[in-house]
Order: sequence, then C-alpha cells, then structure tokens
Amino acid sequence: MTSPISTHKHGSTLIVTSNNPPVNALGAAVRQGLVAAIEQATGDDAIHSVVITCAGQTFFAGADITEFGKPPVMPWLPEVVDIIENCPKPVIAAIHGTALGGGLEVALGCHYRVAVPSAKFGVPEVKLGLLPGAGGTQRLPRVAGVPKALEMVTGGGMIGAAEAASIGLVDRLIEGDLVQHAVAFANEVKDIRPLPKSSERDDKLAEARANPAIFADFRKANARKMKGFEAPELNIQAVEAALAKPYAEGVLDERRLFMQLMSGSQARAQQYFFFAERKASKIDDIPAYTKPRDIRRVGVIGAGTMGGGISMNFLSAGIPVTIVEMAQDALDRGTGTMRKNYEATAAKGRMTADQVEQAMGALTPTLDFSALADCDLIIEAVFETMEIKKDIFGKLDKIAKPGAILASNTSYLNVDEIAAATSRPQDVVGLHFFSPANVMKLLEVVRGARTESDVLVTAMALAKRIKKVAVVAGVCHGFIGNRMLMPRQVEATKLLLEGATPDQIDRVHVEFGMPMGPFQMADLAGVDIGWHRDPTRIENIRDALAAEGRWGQKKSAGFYDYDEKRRPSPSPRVQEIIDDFRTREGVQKRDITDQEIIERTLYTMVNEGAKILEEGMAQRASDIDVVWVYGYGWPVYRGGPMHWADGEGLDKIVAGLKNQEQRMGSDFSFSQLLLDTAASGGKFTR
Ligand code: 3H9
Repeated sequence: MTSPISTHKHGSTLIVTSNNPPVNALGAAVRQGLVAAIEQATGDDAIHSVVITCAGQTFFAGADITEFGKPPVMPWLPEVVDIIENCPKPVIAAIHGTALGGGLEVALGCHYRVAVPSAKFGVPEVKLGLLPGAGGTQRLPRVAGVPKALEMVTGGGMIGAAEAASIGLVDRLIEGDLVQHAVAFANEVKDIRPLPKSSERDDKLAEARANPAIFADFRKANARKMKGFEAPELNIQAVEAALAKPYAEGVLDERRLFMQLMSGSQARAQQYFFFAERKASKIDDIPAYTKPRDIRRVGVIGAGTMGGGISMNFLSAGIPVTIVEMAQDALDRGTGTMRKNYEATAAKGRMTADQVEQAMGALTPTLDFSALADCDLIIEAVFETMEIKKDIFGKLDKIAKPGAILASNTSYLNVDEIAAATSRPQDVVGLHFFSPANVMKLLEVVRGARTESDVLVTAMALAKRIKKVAVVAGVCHGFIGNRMLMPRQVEATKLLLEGATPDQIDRVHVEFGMPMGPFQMADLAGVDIGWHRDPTRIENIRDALAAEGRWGQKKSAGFYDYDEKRRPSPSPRVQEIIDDFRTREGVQKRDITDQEIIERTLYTMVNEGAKILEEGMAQRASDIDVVWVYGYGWPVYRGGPMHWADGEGLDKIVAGLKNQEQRMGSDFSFSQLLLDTAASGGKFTR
C-alpha cells in the first residue's frame, strides 16, 4: 500500500505532503509516514528545514475517529508530535482548510506555523467527549494563552486565521501559493537556534499565573453551558496542570484525563453521534448520482412565527425569498419581526449592519399569491388544518412553475393527503422546521408515498446550504420527533393524576439532561396550543388550565406560576385542579418514584422509536437520535434515545415497560421490534 505521506526536496527544504482524503485524518499510515519523513530530514545533511502540508480540502482535521475503540497502532499521535518538535531542523506547518484537534496539535508541535487567510483552527475534541490528547492541552495555553486555550478546549469552536495570527498561534499569514511561501519562510528561519518549541514556552503561562482566580472564574462563567458534560471539566483540569506543573508532568496528567474520558460512556455517545449526524444526510435507496433540482428563489406562505423563521434561513444563506400573507398588517408584522431578529443578532456582533440589509433586501413581501410563480421551492407555513392546507396546495398547483418543489411545514398532518390536492404529488414533500425555525438545527424531511427522488435529494442538499441537519421521515402522525413526544405526554399527564407533581416530573427530565421537562415545555409552547377553545368543555387537566387562561409563560401562569422575570414556581391552583381531577376520575393517589417517571416517559419513547423503525418511518435508529438531539435537546452525551436505550440494556427497558404495562393500560402496546431485539440480545445502534 502506498503511504499517504510523500516527500520531495525543494532546495534545502523537505516538503512533506499528506494526501489522505477526505479530511487528512491522522490515521496510522499518516502517523507512520510523518515519523519517517522527520527521520529522513534528520538524516539528510542537505536538508535544512521541513514544511508539512496537506493536499486536498484541508490540513489534518484531527485523529482518525474511526480508529477509536480499536487496538492502538503505533506510533501514537502524542509521540509523533514530540518527534516533530524534537526534529533538529525547523519544521513549518503550512495550513489551509481546518487544522483541527490532533491536526492543530501537529501544528503546535511544529516550530512555526504559516496559514492562508481562510484557514480555521480548533480543538473540537470536547464535542467527541474528549480532550486534545496529543499535548494540545499543554502546548495550546503556552502558545495562545490560558484564557483563549480554555475557551477553545471547552467550547470546541473554531477561530479564523486573523485571530490565530493575532494571538501568536500563526506566525505568518500567506496570500498566494501556500507551499511556495512556506518554503520561502523556511529559508528565512532555517538558521535560527534554539528552535522555538511550544512545550518550552512559559511567557503566556506566567501572565495567567498573575491571576489565580482564572480557573474558578472560568468555571463559574461557563457552568450552564458545561452542565452534565464530563469533558469540559477535564479539559479545564488539563489546562490547570499546564500552569501548575512542568511540561513533562503536565502531559502525564493530560494522558490520564484523556484515557479517563475515552473509557467513559459520554465519549462513546458523542463519537457515535458524530457519525450518526453524517449518516443522516444519506438516503439509502436513492442512487448517489441523483442530481438535485436548482433552487434559486424560495417562496414562503405565511409570515407568522414559523414562516418568518423559515424565510430567515434562506435569506441568511443568500437565497431570495418571496413571502406571501393574506393581509397587509400580518405581512408587516411578520417582516418587522424578521428585521428585529436580524438586528438583535447584529447587536450581539454576530452579523454586520450591511449583512442585515442584504438579507432583508433579498426578501419580497407580497399579498399576491401569484408572485410565487417564479419560485423553485414553495414552503407552506400556515395553520395546522388539513382543509386549509389542501386549499393552498390546490391553488399552488395552478400557479407554481413546472418542476417547482411544493413543501408543507406541517408537524403532524398526512403529507400524502396534502399532495393529493395537486396534480403533481411527485413534487410534494414535507419540510418540518422546528421552532424557532431560524435557530433550531433540525429539519425533518417528510417523504411522501410519491415524492420523487430528486426532490428528496434537493431537500437534503438545501438543508446543508442553510446549515440544518436533515433527517428523512416517513408519513405518520407526528413523523419521528412529535410522534415520540406523544406517549411521553400521555404518561406524564397520567402520572400527575396518580400522585406526581409537574415539578417532580420536570425535575427528573432536567436531571436526565433534557433542557426542560414536559410541563415546562408545555408552558413555553403555550398550554392553549391545539385547545378546542370551549371553556365549558373540560375533559382533562390541560383543558382546565386553558379554560382559566393559564396558557403558559405568555400569561405568567400555566402548569407553573411565573414572576415578572419569568421564574417558575409550583402553583397551588394547579395542584387543586389536579386533585379535583383525581377525585373525579376515582384515581388513588400514591407515591411515584423517579424511576417510574423514567420508565413511563422515557422507556415509552424508546418503544415508540422502535415502532417508527419497524414501520420504516425512519431509515435507521441513529436518525431517530439525531432528531431528538437537534430537535428537542436530548443530551448529546447520552447519544439520543435509541443509543441510550442500548446502553441501558434493551432487556432492562422491556422489563421496565412490563412493570408499568398495567398502569399504562390501553395507551400502551409493545413494539415487536423492541421485544425481538431485546430477546436476541441485540442493539439498535451498535
Ligand atoms: C483528536 O484529534 C484526538 C487527539 O486530540 C488526540 C489523539 C490521541 N476521522 O464532516 P464532513 C469523515 S479527535 C475520521 O461531512 P465537512 C466524515 O465522517 C478528532 N473521519 O465534511 C465524513 O465521512 P463520510 C478531532 C472523519 O467538509 C467525511 O470525513 N477532530 C474525521 O462538512 C467528511 O466529513 C474533529 O473532531 C476524522 N477526524 O467538514 C474534526 N473528520 O463522507 C471532525 C471527518 O463517509 N471533523 N471525517 O460521511 C469535522 O469537524 C469536519 O469533518 C470537517 C469537514 C470540518 C473537517
């Protein structure tokens, strides 16, 4: 097998090139090739300097994640980085694309770093439940300073080349041919001794030592973001070691902390999720050569919260939008909200005033439905009523140009029935955005019985363009996400009658890692959503709350009471309503354990997920996990409901559900797939 590392001499410089598509991951062959190249440079008197560069789209994007969990192949990356740093001749990293994780660590092992202005730098290990384990937690603070290193290792985000240069992570920015300029740079520095080694620097550590509260302050300021995750704290501890100990001891701490993380369930879940997310974009039964349709202009019907949010996605990506409403005031309100949202983003420094104008300038608001005629994709985002949707699609059928994609943002309704209102069901698809649509990353792409392959491929490609993660769902009530929410809601509400409080149920969910529990979510979304609006018709607890105007946060009263700062507290009135219902229904009050709440609200979701899978409504179990992590905030360190269930043990899930089967009554039935997989000792996701 040929090595992905090749070398050639250019004068007295040895140019070392990695060619390991797609992202130059630092797999075993790359590591071996790098060591051999450094040995070659060391042993050749005619060589005075070394340039390490990468072919293809990017500099090394990190260790090869597919090797994790397999028997290690030597040399290990930390050793490789040390070998580079100990090369007696200057080594220069020539960086383009993304220098990430182990890739940045290799660059830090080099004596100098030069980069093109578009290059990006980061240590995303924390997103895989890890820390930069090839000396990165020790070298990065020495080079970039402790505050920046803390931000980078715990956040996992990227910084641009200009910033990298300003903090000393990059020695020179290069316009023009990267390798040619890197060689020129190498010639400039080839005689400088001693060689600057990241591991030997102390100036920036000394700055940090002057502020003993630096770590405590950082922990406090970021506590909310890091809650529940193990990796950020261990990243901090590793940087603390860089400050407190000599380099040689600091790396030992780094190694110990790295191994601790690597052997934990969070790292397993987060690495699983990395691949799950990438798999979600693939549709198994559609050939890779299927070409997407060209989308140059998007139409959106409805300028409400959803329509506005959906439009913003396209505008932000530079795709013009025509937005249609029925009345001028609704149109003005909608476009006004969009502008306000953009301006709020600009105020936070995440957009320039020019970009706001550019985005708003690409919006065409109109009351004229026929203005949609030149759109390549039209997304309907109006009331969740089948009759209205059918009427709209009937009208669209008459005005949309041939080949235009007609999409519905429905969250529950039957996309096939909507498609049947047109003469072109092959062009109809569901595009279920999650609220707030300009923020939430998830997009459920609902595949109708007759949806054409190229329509689906277009939807998936478009999702990428607007920076969403798309998951394909089949036509069923609530698709993947909302369908799994239903059994959770049913059981959570029954648990109130049986003796649990909203507070207890929500606490169990929040402790599990969800951003909020079912009743906090109801209060946020609006208790009145889907309510029949007849205050005399009180059939359940939710009806009773809605009838009293307890519509949730917007009314400062819902399942909780809210103060003027929207802080919730348990509501005596809600408890009265629950107690009344209990008496009315003749339910016996009893103590509910936290475990029962988990079994009835989370195990039931897993069961529903298994049904979705066995009915073919999701392509794969990992897609269900992607929906729950990106659509509902399922903690990524638990991988998603299906991965979590595998970790719990499917036999335990089945046993828990059997325990509760009688209490759940006719609301519950087992998924045969869950029973069979558990019985055979199988798993959904591994
Ligand atoms: C690490 O470095 C640990 C060390 O500190 C310590 C060691 C001791 N490995 O994302 P894309 C695949 S941990 C293997 O769609 P993009 C990916 O699965 C690592 N495979 O492209 C996909 O495969 P497929 C720290 C990888 O252009 C294909 O490449 N580094 C790796 O949208 C294309 O990926 C990271 O966490 C990998 N490291 O984005 C960086 N990376 O085509 C992770 C990607 O079969 N990577 N693949 O589905 C990324 O963030 C993005 O891939 C990147 C490109 C920004 C580079």
